[in-house]
Amino acid sequence: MRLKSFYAKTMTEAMQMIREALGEDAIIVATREENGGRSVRVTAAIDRMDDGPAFEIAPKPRTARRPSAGIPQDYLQYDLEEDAEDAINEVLTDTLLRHGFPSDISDNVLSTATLMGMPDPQSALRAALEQTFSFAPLPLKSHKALMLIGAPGAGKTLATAKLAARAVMAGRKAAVISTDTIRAGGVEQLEAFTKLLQIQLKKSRNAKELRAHLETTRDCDMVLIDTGGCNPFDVDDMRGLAGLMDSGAVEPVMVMAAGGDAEESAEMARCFAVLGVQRLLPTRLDIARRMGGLFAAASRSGIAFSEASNTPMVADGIVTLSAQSLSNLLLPPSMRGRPSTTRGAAQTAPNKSIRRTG
Ligand SMILES: Nc1nc2c(ncn2[C@@H]2O[C@H](COP(=O)(O)OP(=O)(O)OP(=O)(O)O)[C@@H](O)[C@H]2O)c(=O)[nH]1
Ligand SMILES: [Mg+2]
Repeated sequence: MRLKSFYAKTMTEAMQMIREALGEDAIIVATREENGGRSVRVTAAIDRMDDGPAFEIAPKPRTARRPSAGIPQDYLQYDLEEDAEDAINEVLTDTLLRHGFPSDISDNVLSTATLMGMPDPQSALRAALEQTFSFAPLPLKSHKALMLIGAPGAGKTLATAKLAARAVMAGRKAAVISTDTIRAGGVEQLEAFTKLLQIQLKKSRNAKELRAHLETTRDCDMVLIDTGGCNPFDVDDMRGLAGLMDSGAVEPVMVMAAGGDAEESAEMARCFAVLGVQRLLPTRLDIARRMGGLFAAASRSGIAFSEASNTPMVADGIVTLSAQSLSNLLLPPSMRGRPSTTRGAAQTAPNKSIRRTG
């Protein structure tokens, strides 16, 4: 995708310039009023495989001027590829678009990135994510049990096993409890992992049993509770989960698979936030190509990013999320300066750009 921005006095003029310069296939990706509403800036995109890099950072001599009063209309076009700051903006616009960020969140990240005044897209994105999102890594030792909650199939059980493995490898005393006792195979799946870690798996069929188990695991550095899949839009499901959370000192951690629809993920996160969730643990970073859902979930609910899972292998552990790792995920260093050739795929390389910690 190649991005180009145009300044004009009116939207109609801008659209005409875009049609003339890029043709009928151009797509409008952003519009903004400039000069206190006296002109507009319209950014348009077009798929081009053979037209050099999508952006250039090094400033080049200008061939056209910015709009000012009294100049003929053919001077109004201003190619922002000649301006380093705007070139960064366009790379980031392209990146966030490809990841399916909702426009309000994307605008927020972009304007923050512009304010940060960084020299390249990668560091501008990192700085903007740092300012726009919260980060709260999970502790290795906590007096509260971590209860992993989320929609069916979100990756709760695997994440529980990974967190238990991380705690054990760090020399911590860990306990694992499963409340997923109704679904066939729910406990057995986790037991296969806990046996390898030589941790006894406790099973709780209800809040009373969970309370009893929490009492007996008080001496542990880390207590992890795996729960069954919960439909956040179902009142009974949410009531059941709230009841379990009331069993003792428990922190709920929302597990969410990457790649979901942005609005859907955001709505889910808002429902879980009502239960007091403060941390998000994304999963399946390795098999998702669009991260807009995760960012929408975090942004709209105010929930902080914690760790994430990016492999189905327990032993490969879990990664700690930060503005740097998320910026690498959205805009891998290997993609810097490369034109995007397909609008559909957010990136073509596997998501291995974030650091492993366990
Ligand atoms: N590739 C990949 N697969 C994952 C990841 N996390 C989970 N999975 C897979 O996704 C599937 C569901 O994971 P589970 O941990 O069983 O999900 P769950 O939330 O416990 O599911 P329910 O208990 O049925 O609600 C399994 O096949 C996991 O191996 C990940 O980060 N990457
Ligand atoms: Mg499970």
